[in-house]
Amino acid sequence: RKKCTRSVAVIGAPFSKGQKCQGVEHGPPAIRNAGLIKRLSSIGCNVYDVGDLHFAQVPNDKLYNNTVKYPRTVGLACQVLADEVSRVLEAGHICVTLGGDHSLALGTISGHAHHCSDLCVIWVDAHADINTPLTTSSGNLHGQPVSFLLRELQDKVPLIPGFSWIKPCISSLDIVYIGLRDLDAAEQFILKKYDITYYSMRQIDCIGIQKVMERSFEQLLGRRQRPIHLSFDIDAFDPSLAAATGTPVIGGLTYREGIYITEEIHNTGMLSALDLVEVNPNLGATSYEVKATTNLAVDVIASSLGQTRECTQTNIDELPTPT
Ligand code: Z70
Ligand code: MN
Ligand code: MN
Ligand code: MN
Repeated sequence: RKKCTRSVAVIGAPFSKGQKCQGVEHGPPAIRNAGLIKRLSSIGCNVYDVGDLHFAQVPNDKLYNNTVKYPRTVGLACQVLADEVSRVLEAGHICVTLGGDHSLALGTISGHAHHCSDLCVIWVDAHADINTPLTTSSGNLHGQPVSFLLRELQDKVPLIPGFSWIKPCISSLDIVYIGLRDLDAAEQFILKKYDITYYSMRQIDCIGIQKVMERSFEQLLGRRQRPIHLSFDIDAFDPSLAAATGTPVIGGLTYREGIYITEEIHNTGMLSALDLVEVNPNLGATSYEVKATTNLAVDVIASSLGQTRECTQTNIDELPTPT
């Protein structure tokens, strides 16, 4: 198993207009305060901290179709983020983005695809986030980012204000979902109709997380090695582990399943960009629950980048001999 020898850029993306809960914009400082940068350095990463991006709120950002909220504000934030992501990838870093809500993945995946068009996506989430602007019932754009990215779906996706810069950049065979357990009817329909691979919590119960990862890599990397984009929504974990998030759903990943996913992704050597989203330090019933969630976020990121559950050091080649 390789240690993290490459350099890692960390981008804070304090954005919350893709959903309704205040506080998810405080995710980046909360994850940094839980010791992210030190942890990454301690496992051998060269860390380049970009700091937090600034996102403007677009004035008069009216609903699209009486439903979709803040389309121009989300579109602009994702455009700014996409530029930053492709810039740091261009400079040779692995790109870690701290959210913020999951609408940001529209920016990170677009920016990643601009740098390398053959990427694949592993989307770890309780939700599929694949509603279109015409199927969404909440109107929240964090429940829709994948719909704008999938080529096959574009004849069902209207052009909404602020989104004209977006080019669909992945095909249905280029993405796998892990951890799903809360799908809307239209989302379920889309996953089936477009033959998108998803490992729901039920699938994980049936075959185990080891087979899930084996099959995921077989599909995504079996024919050729290619860059991996890991988009990790903290609500994939069970709410007993990650309470400080906007949409907790009972019956989620255990700590060991979540960390196994990221360890296996690290072991491919192909991780190129990672989003850690939906940590909301304003939620969670106690400060203990908030700390547990932010510590978990740090563990997910660190184990994606080489932290092991065994000793990481390899500097011993001889045992001391008694004299
Ligand atoms: C629902 C929607 C969602 C996260 C909720 C929920 C989507 N399918 N995603 N929380 N992280 O609003 O479209
Ligand atoms: Mn606030
Ligand atoms: Mn999500
Ligand atoms: Mn989610």
